Amino acid sequence: MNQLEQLNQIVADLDLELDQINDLQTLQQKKALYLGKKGPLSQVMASMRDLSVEEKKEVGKESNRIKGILETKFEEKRKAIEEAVIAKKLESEKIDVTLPGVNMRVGGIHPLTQTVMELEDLYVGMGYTVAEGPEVETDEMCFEKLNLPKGHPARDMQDTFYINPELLLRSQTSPVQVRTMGEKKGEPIKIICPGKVYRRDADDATHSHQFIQCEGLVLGENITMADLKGALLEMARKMFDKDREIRLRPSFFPFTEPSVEVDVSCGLCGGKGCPTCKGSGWIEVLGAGMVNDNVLRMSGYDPTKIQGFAFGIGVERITMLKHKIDDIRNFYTNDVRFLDQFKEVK
Ligand code: 2U9
Repeated sequence: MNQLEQLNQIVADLDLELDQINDLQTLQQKKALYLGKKGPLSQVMASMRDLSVEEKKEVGKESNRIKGILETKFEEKRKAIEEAVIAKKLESEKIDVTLPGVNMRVGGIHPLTQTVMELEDLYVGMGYTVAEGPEVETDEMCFEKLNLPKGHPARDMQDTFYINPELLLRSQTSPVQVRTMGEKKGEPIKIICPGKVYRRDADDATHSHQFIQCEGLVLGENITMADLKGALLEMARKMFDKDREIRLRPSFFPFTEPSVEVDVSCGLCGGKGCPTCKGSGWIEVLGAGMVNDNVLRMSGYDPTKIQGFAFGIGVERITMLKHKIDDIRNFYTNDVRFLDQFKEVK
């Protein structure tokens, strides 16, 4: 075979080889082989030594043309392989938009959170701000500053979980109010404090070792029990319904004096008496009172200038009354059949 024939043979060989290649790596190796120093093209060039000047010119020119052809063929093959890879990927990732969709289960807001949100809306509407604080508290904030010194018998009712003798899980959200009093340094206060609290109670239908409270504190000049009664009546009517009445009964809390237990007229019988209200016409909903002078003084307030009231709402209790739920444990066992009943979007 003379050189010109050899050059044509190189193209024919490459055509056959390229047909077999379908990945970029092999293609790259083949290109290096064909166009490299030891490749067939270089060999033809090297064999031109013995040719005449005229023939060298002709073979040289033809070699360059063939080199161009080889390069074009490699480039075209590279593009073809890349396109095939993309086409294969598209084929495997094709989405059938006609397939039925997967139904996502939509959650809802927990009934206790709904009550807290309602209370927040209601009190913020009356000019209160929402204050929060830590669940791990000091004995001082949770008890001592609330007129419950160590050894006070009323501590029994609020026994909680202790991390050490000075650190505990708060048994009420009152330490948030105490902290706010420390920050406000004698200035007026109007806050509600919703949050989790803990008690060393055995769980049953009406007790939970962890529950939610929403306490409130209003301090200012000339704040009286009439203001307390107004705030509570507003709450009863917004949380239950507009025809409710409230009734205050004397009670005792170390942090308030006087203290009251607050009943709401029964929504089922309208106050006449029925099994739900055990024939009395009234249902107990919360506790409240005028802040004890000792509590005011301990947090830097002068009781001759600034007085006020506080109240404590058990969020589980009013949610149970509102929705006629008979076991507090329902809130915490997370059975979706129970929770689904309180979804806004079913
Ligand atoms: C400060 C001063 C006074 C908060 C109060 C109650 C009455 C009360 C109970 C309701 C049901 C607890 O969740 S419950 O078991 N709470 O009856 N709480 S007065 O009094 C305060 C709080 C903070 C500085």
